[in-house]
Amino acid sequence: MTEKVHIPPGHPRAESLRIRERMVEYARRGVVVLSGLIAHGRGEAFDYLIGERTTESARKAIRAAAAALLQAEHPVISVNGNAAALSAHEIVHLAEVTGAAIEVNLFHRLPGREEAVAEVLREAGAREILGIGEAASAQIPEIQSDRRRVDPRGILIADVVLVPLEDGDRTEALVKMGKTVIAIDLNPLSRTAQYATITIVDNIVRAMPALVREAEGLRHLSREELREILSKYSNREVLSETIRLILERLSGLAGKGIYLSLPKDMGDPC
Ligand code: PTJ
Repeated sequence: MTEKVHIPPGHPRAESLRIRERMVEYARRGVVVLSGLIAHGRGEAFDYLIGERTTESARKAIRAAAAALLQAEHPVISVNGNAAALSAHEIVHLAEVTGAAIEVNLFHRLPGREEAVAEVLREAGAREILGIGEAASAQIPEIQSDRRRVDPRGILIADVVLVPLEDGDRTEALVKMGKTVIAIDLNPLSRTAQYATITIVDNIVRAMPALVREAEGLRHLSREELREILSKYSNREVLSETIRLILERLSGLAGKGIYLSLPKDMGDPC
């Protein structure tokens, strides 16, 4: 029996705590690995730095990402444990809107894990899920980790791959293979963020619903119009803007020495 933690609805960080509890629950179910919990904590820290909101730069990346998925011949959404735990419904919805295939691709391919992740996706309405068991029969030789095993109907032939919460090696390898790689990563300095073709520096729990909405808005555009959006997008620019935003935010906060508006009776202790 596992204990459920009670989160008071009025707690100032109730949503963040609920998400954290969801990660713990999915770790118990074998969907999320323990290092996935560490990755989540790292994400939370970066989310503080960007102000826990979808920035204007992230919105530009989300628009380009939606256009890239919609104009693709073989778009694929690559799903790992963290992504399934946090965004299964949006993954299924995005696949429906863009015609993308869903493939489970894990860094830690432990026994039973692929099935556990697939189960979460099925519960969210996914019908076809690639990359399970023997279906991941192709290999990407440039990748050292278990992530090299891919489905020949999915990531292997994909021209556009969405990789939420990815590791740098695979992003680099997929880009080298000529694929357009869309990453969702709160850390703008990570190798994934730096190598990806389009980097959405945002929390997956905000980025995925925004991506679905954007794809719904753009789905009626022609391929030429979608490619026009892509041609105007610069990932370097967007990453620079994000890093500058963090810098300016921190320097503003450093000036004030305060992040939260504290209740009056909790003022400066000096
Ligand atoms: O399920 P598996 O076996 O495939 O493993 C998944 C993890 C996430 C453990 C694996 O891919 C991994 O080790 O990833 P990294 O190298 O730790 O990178 C994860 C990145 O995701 C980090 O840069 C985090 O800042 C970022 N991140 C964490 N939580 C979020 C996030 N980005 C967006 N939204 C989040 N909620």
